[in-house]
Amino acid sequence: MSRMNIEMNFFLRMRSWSLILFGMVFVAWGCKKEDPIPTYVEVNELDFSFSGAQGTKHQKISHLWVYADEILLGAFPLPAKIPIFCNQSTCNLRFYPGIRDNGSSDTPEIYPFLDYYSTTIPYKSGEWQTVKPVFSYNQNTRFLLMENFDFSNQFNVDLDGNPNTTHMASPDAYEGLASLKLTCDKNNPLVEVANNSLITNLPTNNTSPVYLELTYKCDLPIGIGYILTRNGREEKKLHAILNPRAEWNKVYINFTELFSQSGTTGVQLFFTGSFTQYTGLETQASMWIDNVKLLKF
Ligand SMILES: [Ca+2]
Ligand SMILES: [Ca+2]
Repeated sequence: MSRMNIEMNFFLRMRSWSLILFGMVFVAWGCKKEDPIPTYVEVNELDFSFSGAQGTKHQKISHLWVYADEILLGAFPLPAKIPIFCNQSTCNLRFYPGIRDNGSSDTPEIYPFLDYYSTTIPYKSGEWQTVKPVFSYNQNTRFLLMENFDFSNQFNVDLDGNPNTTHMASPDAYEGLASLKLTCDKNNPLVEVANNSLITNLPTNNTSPVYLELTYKCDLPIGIGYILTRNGREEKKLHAILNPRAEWNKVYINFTELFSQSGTTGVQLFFTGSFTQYTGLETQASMWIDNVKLLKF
């Protein structure tokens, strides 16, 4: 082989290797473009920033609706692990708090009275970052009724008319000094109490949200109802039933469609329990309620 042929051969081999190397770099770059690695956000805890006049900070947020740079990523149950892709070196995140309407497990909703939480994080490919959202009530939130049973009890109207079924302050409270305890028994099976004043100033546009927040535990199912005055007529209805719970639970009762209708001049709320023979139940049954708030805009 002549010297020229050897040099030409060497040159061609070098060129092939260069092309292969260039191709590998190109493919690697192409893969990186097609499969970016997310940064992972972990949300294990939430915080609430309420004023003293806004009552308990105890909330039960079950989901977070998450946006990254204005794109909805979905609803994530808590604790949440969220893969996030962003186009820039930082990501703007928004978290909307989700609740289960009327305690039902299959209807998570964004809770309209808590503002979303917004934060900006660095886009660290493949790395975990922890975010702790802090939620506050929207500044337009109004409290139609607020009762923590520590120094007073607005739920003192005995609708059942039977003095043997009781409603009284109990030191067994979720928070503070007292809760409201309702009792009934085998021989006095129905207990029913309402709040003692007509709640007025309800919205009348048919769509503005109205929610009842409360914390409870109970031997028997608790019924939550209302006595509504609309166009001069009064109607009494049971709206939601909460199953027995040995531990305190928080619930959000959605009254929007009922309390926001035009012509509604006022409403009273009531709690009710009916004694039945449940396994393990003796002759008396009790229900405890704490931290009641009725909210509107
Ligand atoms: Ca209390
Ligand atoms: Ca009674």
